[in-house]
Amino acid sequence: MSTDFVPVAGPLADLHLLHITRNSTVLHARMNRPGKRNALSDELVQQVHTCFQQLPQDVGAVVISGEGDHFCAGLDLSELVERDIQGAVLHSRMWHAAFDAIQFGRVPVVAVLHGAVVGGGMELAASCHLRVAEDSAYFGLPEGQRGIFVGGGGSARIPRLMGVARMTDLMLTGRVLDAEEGARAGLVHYRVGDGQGLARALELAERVARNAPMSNFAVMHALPRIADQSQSEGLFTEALMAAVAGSTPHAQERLRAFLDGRAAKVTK
Ligand code: 1HE
Repeated sequence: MSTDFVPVAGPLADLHLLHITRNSTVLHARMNRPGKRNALSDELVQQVHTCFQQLPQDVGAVVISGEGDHFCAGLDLSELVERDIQGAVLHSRMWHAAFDAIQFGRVPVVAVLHGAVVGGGMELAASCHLRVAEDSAYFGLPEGQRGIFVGGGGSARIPRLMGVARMTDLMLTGRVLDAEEGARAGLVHYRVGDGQGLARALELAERVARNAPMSNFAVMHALPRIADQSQSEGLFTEALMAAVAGSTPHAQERLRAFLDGRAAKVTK
């Protein structure tokens, strides 16, 4: 594991519910409410939002993880006070803004999943671009049993990973998937043993951060939108995005490097 991570300086250092460190290219944000199993209080959601809005310009990828035995226990249920309809809509929209800042931010985000990844914690994980799960990870959507509904973007994002049918099962029955089942369902990209998730995520983040910024932008911003478009519209969007990405100096240099024998080949 990289050992050159140091506490971040500047405004992000004031976010006390996140422990944020960085090296030259990767920022690591660790949710820091282990006593509450990293339950997402309004303040924690807002700090996640601020973190992703104010990422240092020289950061090329982010890793997000949870302190303690669990990634995240979801919505802080102690804050689920009586809200009127408008307040409830705005509360959900606050979560949407925070998690949109992850999914449609500037750089790719890798989540390290262990222990409970439930409710809003699963919604948070679904907004990240890559998910690494340790053996201990398990996935559930207890909203169905708590008398509520997902409100952190889960109904838009999670079916795109595991399908509407599987999400319906989790919500109606309270079914919990272990790490292996989560991986088979499409929730997990990389499965690792307990205690190995952070190292793998940092390694992936370092690799991702070396990509040309416009390629990463295209994958994060164009790919999911194209998947939502009709084939005809998608192909048109793809052509525009490909032309933009291919015309950047980064692309030109990388293509030249391959043709000159200076770039790595694709190996298995
Ligand atoms: C919490 C929360 C929480 C723990 N809100 N305080 N999420 C859930 O329905 C999951 C609820 N949590 C659990 O099922 C369990 O806590 C866990 C399986 C995650 C962990 O169990 P365990 O045995 O390690 O911890 P614990 O003893 O249950 O909890 C430790 C403390 O954290 C305890 O507080 P304490 O003051 O008694 O020490 C718990 O009350 C507290 N805690 N989880 C508040 N979630 C935008 S919509 C999203 C909708 C949702 O996310 S719904 C799903 C909510």
